[in-house]
Amino acid sequence: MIVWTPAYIGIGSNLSDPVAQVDAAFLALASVPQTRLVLRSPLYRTRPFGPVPQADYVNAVAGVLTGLTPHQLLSELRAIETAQGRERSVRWGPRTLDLDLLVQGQQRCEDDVLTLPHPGIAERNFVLYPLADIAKDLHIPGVGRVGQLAAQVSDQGISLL
Ligand code: A4P
Ligand code: MG
Repeated sequence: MIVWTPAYIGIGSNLSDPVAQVDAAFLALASVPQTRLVLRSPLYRTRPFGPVPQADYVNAVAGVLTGLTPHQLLSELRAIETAQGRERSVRWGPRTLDLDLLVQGQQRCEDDVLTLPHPGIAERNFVLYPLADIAKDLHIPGVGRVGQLAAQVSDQGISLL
């Protein structure tokens, strides 16, 4: 018997036709084993966050139900990033596709490969806005309720596509 757990995945791209990259990521997420894609947020154009000067991003969030463990789901996400030409050179640098496991059920984890919930959710409008579109009542363990967090974050540098 599969125990289905809701998980939310942050999608970001700022290289090689970002809108097409995000669309392709949704398609790929629909094919992850033991996983159903159930919610797709709208797409947002967002100003790059962090120390590296780079092009604007397109960001979105996917909601899935999964029978995978968070570590299994993370390795599926890494495989999708690689299939879409992701190269890891500069931390926080430009990328064809970044898939972050934002939250999975009420699970918490901090080891060498996975931090759950994903750190920094509370400060990032490009995560909170699309997440609030599909899950405003979601409680992020140790962080708070999505709708409330989204209302507290700046609305600068983000617009609906
Ligand atoms: N990792 C640990 N926990 C997780 C998790 N919950 N989900 C580890 C995904 N990965 C997780 O990731 C670095 C390491 O994080 C991996 O080894 C993984 O095991 P990465 O994707 O290789 O590198 P990265 O994405 O460059 O680093 P990082 O720290 O994940 O950066 P962020 O936080 O993803 O930020 N501006 C806008 N507007 N929109 C964006 O989407 N994204 C970034 C990247 C910077 N600026 C942005 C955006
Ligand atoms: Mg990442």
